[in-house]
Amino acid sequence: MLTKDVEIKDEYPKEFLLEKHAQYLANYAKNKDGYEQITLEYLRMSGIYWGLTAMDLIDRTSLLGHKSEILELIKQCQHECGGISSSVGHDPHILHTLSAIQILTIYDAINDNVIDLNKVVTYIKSLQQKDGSFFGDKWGEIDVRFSFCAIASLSLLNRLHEIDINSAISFVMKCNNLIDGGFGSRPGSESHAGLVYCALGALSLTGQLDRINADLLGWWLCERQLPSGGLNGRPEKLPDLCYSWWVLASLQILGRLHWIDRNKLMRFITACQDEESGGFSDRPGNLVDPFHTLFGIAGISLLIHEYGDSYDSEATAVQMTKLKSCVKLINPVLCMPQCLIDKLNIKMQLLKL
Ligand code: GRG
Repeated sequence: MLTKDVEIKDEYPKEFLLEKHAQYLANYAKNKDGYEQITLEYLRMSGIYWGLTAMDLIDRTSLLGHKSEILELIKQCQHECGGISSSVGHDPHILHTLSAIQILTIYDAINDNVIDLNKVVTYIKSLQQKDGSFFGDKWGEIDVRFSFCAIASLSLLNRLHEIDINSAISFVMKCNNLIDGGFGSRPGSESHAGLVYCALGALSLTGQLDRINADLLGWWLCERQLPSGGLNGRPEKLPDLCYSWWVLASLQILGRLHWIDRNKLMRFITACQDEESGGFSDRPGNLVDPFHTLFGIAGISLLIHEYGDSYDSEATAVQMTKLKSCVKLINPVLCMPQCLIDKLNIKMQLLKL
C-alpha cells in the first residue's frame, strides 16, 4: 500500500521559535483590514480564540492589547436568539458561540455582562433535537462537532444540567464505529480524528468515557502517525499539523499519549514553522495561519508536559526542559490553558492506563 507522506528536509526549522510566533500573531491581530482577515470574516470569532489561546500558552497576551475591542465585538455579535456569530452581520452558530465563551473565559470577563448568558443557554438548548443531537445553527446541519460545542459551552458556563445530557450522549455513542473504535460526524460516518476529539470531549465532560473501547481507539489513533512523524486524520491521508492536536488531545483523554513517537512528532511540528514570518503551517514549507499556529503550540504543550520524563537522549531532555518553562500546560478537552480550567473547577473525566 502506498503511504501518502511528506519529506522532512534537514533545512526545516528544528528549534521552537517562540518570539517569532508571538510577533506573527500580534501582527495578524492588528492587521484587521488585510486581505486574509477580510476573506476569513466568516471565521473571525474562532480566529480570535485561536490567536488568543496560542498567545496565552506562550504568555504573550500583553502583545495583543485589544481586549476592550474584542469584548465589544462579542457584544455586537450576540443575536436576539442568544447565539453568537463569527462577525457582525453574520448568522449565529454554535461554534462561534463556544469560541466567544472561550475568549471571555480567557479574558476573565464571563460575568462582566458583555453578553446575556441566559440567552446563550436558551440558544444552545433550542438547538438540541429529540435524538439528543445538536443543530449547528437554525439551518439544521447535525454533526458530533456541534454536540461537543454545546457541551463544552455549557460546561464553561457551569450550566450543563440545562440540556438533556442522556440523549446527547446517546447520540454521540451512535456515532461510534465498533470496527475501529473511532467516531464519525453522524451515525454510520467514517471515523475521523477531529470527530474523535469532539466525541471524547463530550464524553469526558459528562463522565461517560467508560462506554468506549479505549485500547481499540488508542491503537487507531496511533496508526495516524506516518513515517515523517506527522499525523493524519484518517487512513490514506496526508499528515497535517492540526492533528497534532486532535490526535494527541484524544490520546491524552484516553491516558495513552505515550503510545505516539514523541521525537518524530516533535520533528514534524518544528518543521512546520516559518523561520522568517513566524507561525505554523499544515505541512513543512506551506503558508502559515493562526489555526495551525495554535494547534502546533498546543501539540507541543501536551508532548512536553504530559508525555512523561523518560527521554531518549540528553539533548531531548534539555530541549523538553527548556520548552516546559516557556509553554503552559493545555487542557486536552477544552483546548485552553489548564490554569484557567483549574480556577473554574470544571469537572471532566480523563482515563488512566
Ligand atoms: C475548541 C479546539 C476546539 C474545537 C471546537 C469545531 C471543533 C470543535 C472541532 C473540529 C474537529 C475537526 C477538525 C473535525 C474534522 C472534520 C472533517 C471531517 C474534516 C475532513 O476534512 P478534510 O477531508 O481533511 O479536508 P483530511 O485531513 O481528512 O484530508
